[in-house]
This record gives sequence, C-alpha cells and structure tokens, in this order.
Amino acid sequence: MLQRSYTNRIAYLGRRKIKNMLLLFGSTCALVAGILIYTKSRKNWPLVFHEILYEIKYNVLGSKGLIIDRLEARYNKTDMPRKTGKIAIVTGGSRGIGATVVKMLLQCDMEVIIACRAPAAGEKAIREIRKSGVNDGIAKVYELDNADLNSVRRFADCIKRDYSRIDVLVNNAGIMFTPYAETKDGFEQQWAINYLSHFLLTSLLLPLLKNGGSPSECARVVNVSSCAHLVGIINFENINYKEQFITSAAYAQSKLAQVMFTKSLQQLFTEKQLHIKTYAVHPGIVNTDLFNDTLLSKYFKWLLPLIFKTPTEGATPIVYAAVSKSVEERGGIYISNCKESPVNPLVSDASILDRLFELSLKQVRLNDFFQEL
Ligand SMILES: NC(=O)c1ccc[n+]([C@@H]2O[C@H](COP(=O)([O-])OP(=O)(O)OC[C@H]3O[C@@H](n4cnc5c(N)ncnc54)[C@H](OP(=O)(O)O)[C@@H]3O)[C@@H](O)[C@H]2O)c1
Ligand SMILES: *[C@@H]1O[C@H](CO)[C@@H](O)[C@H](O)[C@H]1NC(C)=O
Ligand SMILES: *[C@@H]1O[C@H](CO)[C@@H](O)[C@H](O)[C@H]1NC(C)=O
Ligand SMILES: CC(=O)N[C@H]1CO[C@H](CO)[C@@H](O)[C@@H]1O
Repeated sequence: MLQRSYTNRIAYLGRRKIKNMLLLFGSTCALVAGILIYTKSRKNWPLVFHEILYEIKYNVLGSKGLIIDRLEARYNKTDMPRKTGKIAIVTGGSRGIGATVVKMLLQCDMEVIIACRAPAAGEKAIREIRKSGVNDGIAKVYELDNADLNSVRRFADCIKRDYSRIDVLVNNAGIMFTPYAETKDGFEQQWAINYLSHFLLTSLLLPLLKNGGSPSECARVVNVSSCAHLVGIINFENINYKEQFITSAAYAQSKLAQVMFTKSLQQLFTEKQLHIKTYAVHPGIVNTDLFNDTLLSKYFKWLLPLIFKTPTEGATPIVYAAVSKSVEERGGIYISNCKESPVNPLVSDASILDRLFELSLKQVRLNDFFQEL
C-alpha cells in the first residue's frame, strides 16, 4: 500500500516536471509570438491578449502532442484486412495525409473515391500510388470543393447516381491557420471546409452508408479531427470570429465541432438501428503542407521531418478507424495513435451539442439530419 502510493507520488512528480517544462517552453514561444503579434497589430489589446493566450495553449498542446506521439509510437499500428468490393470516400484525398489514406485503403483492395477540388490532382495522386507498386483496389476521382455547400450537394448527387452504397466515409479535407476569409456561403473558411461541409456531406450520404452497413459489418464515418480540438470552444456569439479573428481559435473551434457529434451520433445511429459506426481521429502532428503558413515551417523547416510524424504514420490511426477489426464494437470513440483517447469535456455538454446541431442544420439549410433516409 505504502509502496504503491510512493510510486504514484514519483509518477505524479514526473508528470508535474514534464508539465512545468512544457509550460516553460510554451511561455517562451508565446513571448516571442506575442512580440511578433504586437509589432504587427498595435491596436486591439484584448485581442492581442487572446492571441497570446492561444499561442501559449497551442505551444503546450503541440509539444505535448509531439511527446505523446513518441511515447505511444508502439501503439500506432493497424491491421489492414482485405476489404475486396467495399467502397470508401476520402475527402482531400489528393495530397497530404489523405493521399496516404487512399493508398492504404487501396492496399486493402477497396474501391476508393478521391474527393478533391482539382480532379487532375486526384488523377496524379493515383498515378503516383500505382507507380509505388500498389496494384490492388480500384481508384476513382470525383470533384468536391469543401468551401462551397453547393459543390457538396452536387458531389453527393453524383455519388448517389453512380453508387448504391458506401462502406467508409473519411472526412479528411482541411485547412489550418489561414487568414480571415469567408466562403461563398458566408462562413469563415476553416469552419466551412473542416466542419460544415462534412456535416452536410455526412447527412446527404446517410442512405448510402445505411446500405453499406450490415449487422455483421457496420459502415463507418471517420472524422479527421485534431488534438487542437482540446483547446477549442464553440463561439456561438460569433461563429465566424469576425472582427475578433484569431485564426488558431477558429481552427480549434472547427476541429471541436467535428468531434462533438461522434458520440451522440453513434447513440442516434444505434437507436435508429442503423449499422453505421462513427469515429473521430487525431492523426498526430504530421509533416505536411498544412504547416506552410506557420512560423515553425518558415524558420525551422529542416526540423519538421525530425520531430513530426510522416504522412504514413499520420494515416495509420485513420486507416485503423476505417477498417480495423479491433474497433468494430467501439463506435463513438476518439482515437489518437490507434488508442481511445480523452476528448474536450465540452463534448459531453448536451446543451452545447443541441445548440451546435440546430445551428449547423440552419447553416446548411437542412430541416433534419436524417431527412434523406
Ligand atoms: N498535419 C497535421 O499535423 C495534422 C494534425 C491534426 C489534424 N490534421 C488534419 O488532417 C487533415 C489533413 O491534413 P494534412 O496534414 O494532410 O493537410 P494538407 O497536406 O494540407 O492536405 C489538406 C487536404 O485538404 C484538401 N482541401 C483543402 N481545402 C479544400 C477545399 N476547399 N475543398 C476540398 N479539399 C480541400 C487539400 O486539397 P487541395 O490539394 O485541393 O488543396 C488537401 O488534399 C486535416 O483535416 C487536418 O486538420 C492534420
Ligand atoms: C463528423 O463531423 C461532421 C461535421 O464535420 C458531422 O456531421 C458528423 O456527424 C461527424 N461524424 C462523426 C463520426 O463524428
Ligand atoms: C507548401 O510549401 C512547399 C514549399 O515549401 C510548396 O512546394 C508547396 O506547394 C506548398 N503547399 C501549399 C499547399 O501551399
Ligand atoms: C511515431 C510513430 O508514429 N511510430 C509508428 C507508427 O506506425 C507506423 C506503422 O504504421 C510505424 O512504422 C511507426 O514507427
């Protein structure tokens, strides 16, 4: 008993030490960032304060994420069962983590639909995958611009015209830390691309997902979210963050919104006896063009391959959620490094969930999430 509490205490002190080191590192980065931000915008002090606060949070979160990716590396693996004849859609499948997910699903012998803005980029990705020696599966390309809700509707119509079922939907397309811009539909672009477009897409494809699932093998929806969701809030008063724009806060908000429904939708699917399972995934901190706009990438580009995951390592937990047998019975979970991991506590606040659900329906002009069924 005494022995145990002693080891617990040591572990506790160890954790505290790591926490303090992270805080110190975070604050130093934040100070530098703070000075940079201050010199850029000398006007709105509360805003600058919030920006610095987010900077601290992200630095702590990012360093913690990198350490966790190392510590948990041994869990970061997946089985890749043969899924001959099964059909998957991967949004943003033409480059980055998405392209690697496409490759790995093809290795499972699936039919994989790359949904991307520029079909030529999708075709190129397929040629590269084939050149790398992957000959299994069938690859297709369909046009989808996640920044345009009408494009989402057109995409869903084309898929419904050509397919009667879908087995896996991977909502992966995303942007990060982009400057303020509104989409055609009037939404801040990270909100629209990362979250809202996928909300609509998932709803429109429900009939096909329903057909894909069976009692012995459910269809799956996989949301590629991020550990950034942990520092997010849903800023209902100003979803676009207009005029008080903090791009990292807007990113965290979009990623939190993606995670929010994983659990509650799973409950609804189960209640409605739909054989669909839902998962949210943090791929890890992965070396892709997503970081192009960040200071880290501008000044320390050489460092990234050393400390970040490779796209294959980042795609691994996504493929795990998409096809692994080991999660078949565990829908509704948030996965990091192929392990169930804790989510932002806001996710269990039913009033926020309801409010977000209502708002999202209104923003995409749907009466009912299940109206297509
Ligand atoms: N890298 C990381 O460390 C990390 C960490 C946590 C979460 N994530 C998440 O992982 C996902 C993939 O990121 P990544 O690292 O692979 O980034 P990436 O290399 O920048 O790729 C982003 C993908 O999203 C697509 N996309 C962007 N805007 C789009 C739009 N309007 N319509 C359709 N597609 C669009 C891009 O297609 P185009 O070629 O047309 O631009 C590209 O295929 C994102 O959701 C991201 O938030 C990444
Ligand atoms: C994924 O996120 C979309 C919104 O981006 C949401 O509509 C959908 O319910 C989410 N699915 C899961 C599995 O969480
Ligand atoms: C990111 O930067 C690299 C060069 O550093 C460039 O080749 C690539 O096209 C950029 N990607 C995007 C999406 O801006
Ligand atoms: C850090 C890390 O992610 N490590 C492992 C993740 O999984 C792949 C296999 O899919 C391993 O090769 C990595 O070493």
